[in-house]
Amino acid sequence: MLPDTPATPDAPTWPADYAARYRAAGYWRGETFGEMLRTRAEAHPDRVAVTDGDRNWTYAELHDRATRLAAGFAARGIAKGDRVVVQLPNVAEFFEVIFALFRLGALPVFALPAHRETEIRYFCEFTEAVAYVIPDRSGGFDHRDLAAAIRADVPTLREVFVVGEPGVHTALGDVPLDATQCDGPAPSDLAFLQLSGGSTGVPKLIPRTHDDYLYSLWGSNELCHVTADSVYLVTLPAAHNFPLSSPGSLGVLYAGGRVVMCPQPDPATAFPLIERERVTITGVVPPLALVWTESAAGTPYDLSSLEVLLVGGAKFSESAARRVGPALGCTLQQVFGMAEGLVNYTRLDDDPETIVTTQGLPISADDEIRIVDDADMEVSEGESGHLLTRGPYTIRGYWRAPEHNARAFTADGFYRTGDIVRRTPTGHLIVEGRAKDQINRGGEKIAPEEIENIILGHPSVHDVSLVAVPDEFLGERTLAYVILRTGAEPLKPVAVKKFVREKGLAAFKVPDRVEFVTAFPQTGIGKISKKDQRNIATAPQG
Ligand code: OOB
Repeated sequence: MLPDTPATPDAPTWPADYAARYRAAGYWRGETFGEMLRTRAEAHPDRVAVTDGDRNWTYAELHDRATRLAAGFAARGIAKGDRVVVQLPNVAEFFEVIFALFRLGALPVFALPAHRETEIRYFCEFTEAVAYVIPDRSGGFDHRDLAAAIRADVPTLREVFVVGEPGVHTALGDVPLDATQCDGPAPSDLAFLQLSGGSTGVPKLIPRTHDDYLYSLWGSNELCHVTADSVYLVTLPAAHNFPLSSPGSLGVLYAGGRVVMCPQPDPATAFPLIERERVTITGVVPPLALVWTESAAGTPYDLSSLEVLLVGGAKFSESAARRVGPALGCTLQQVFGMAEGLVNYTRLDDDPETIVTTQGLPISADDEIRIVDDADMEVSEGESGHLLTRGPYTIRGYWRAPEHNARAFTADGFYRTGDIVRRTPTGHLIVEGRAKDQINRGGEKIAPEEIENIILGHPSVHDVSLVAVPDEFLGERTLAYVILRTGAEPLKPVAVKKFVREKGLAAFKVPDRVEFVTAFPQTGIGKISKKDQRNIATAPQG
């Protein structure tokens, strides 16, 4: 019998019988990301893999760069299993870095460009990262000072590599060396740690293996009709699971297609790139889909190459979904996915009503779906309930989080997604809502507890509750209800926002609104009723 997926002390993995089944079914092909890039570079060395502005890296060049960077990283002591926090904007070096790390079996920890000191410090400390990769500046922010401060405090963090001007750190361009042989990872080893949107005080880390993630790529490619002729525009931040793998940049590289980096997602940046590069497919969150749909009418740019627009990350309203095809002249594909695994797509040949009214079907016939009530009992067909899932690319547990895992997974390994869904007779899922305490701000996920803990640190604040209020554009925005300490100086909402911002957090987590109250509505058992707070926030005034 084949050896079982090795149990790592850091994260639960698939039991041996499931691993054997997924291999036997052909989902897990025994391939690694390193081999994937090598075989593609051998098969079609001169095809362009990545376009970034005027730079066009062929598959041979990307492979060569990643190999040389891997050798340089190895010479600096980065080894298999080590964690490296990668925080890069949409630049070609993103792929050079992650394929170098994949090659070594070191694990990229995928930070987002918006993350700031609080998040980055936590990622570096919690993962005991040995290195951190940043741009010099991005979006008007200089990442080098932040990196220096974190490096001074986190003892494991030995190196900071900079794309661009390094300042006190090491220029990424100085790292590559002539390649030496190294033992790469096994297909069942971890490939990287992805971030969870989270519903707790600190983000959870999602351990994905080469085997399972590669399956999600080629499985997605089949459903999104990705081939060597596909040109994928990386519109959203490259490290997010959606533009990375649904089918995303990695799916398109798997197929031998071309990936085009888009520095900003607005139509003024994206539309000329679609025309110039003859982009065939891209993925956006609902608010961007709205902006693109509206801008398409008067655009001077030729968008006719665009065949598929994937929309996901948050619920896409039916009325907005109906406008996509006519406005952009492409097929809408809804995607309901999660970094923990399960990804659902509407099929390109689904009837138009299904495409605009549902969030699709799972990738795999072996994605097990259960829709249950509060007592974990299966609801009747067509009823809505909690979505639980288990399958060949859904994790069995978060990284170094045994207590949280006991709550987030059932005893038999189903992931509790926290989403409320119902299933149509064709098996398509419709997302009806959410049971987890998470706010989905246009696809960007916010764990209220994380922000509440920060606001509680303000000396004038007695208590705080962060809730979602509906928003026409973003779907949801945040509202912080604050109770001040008796006798505390009165505060202005802007002071609370400033306090959060100065803690060094991703800007999208700063509360959109702050309201001062003297008490919170309670549930029957004396907990804060966020449901009542949301209702109060949306009730007509007066
Ligand atoms: C994607 O991944 P995450 O990990 O940022 O967020 C996952 C959560 C889901 O559990 C669900 O609550 C929400 O985001 N979500 C949707 C949705 N797509 C994701 N809610 C309603 N409708 C949708 N279409 O967001 C993600 C990962 C891969 C592909 C696409 C999205």
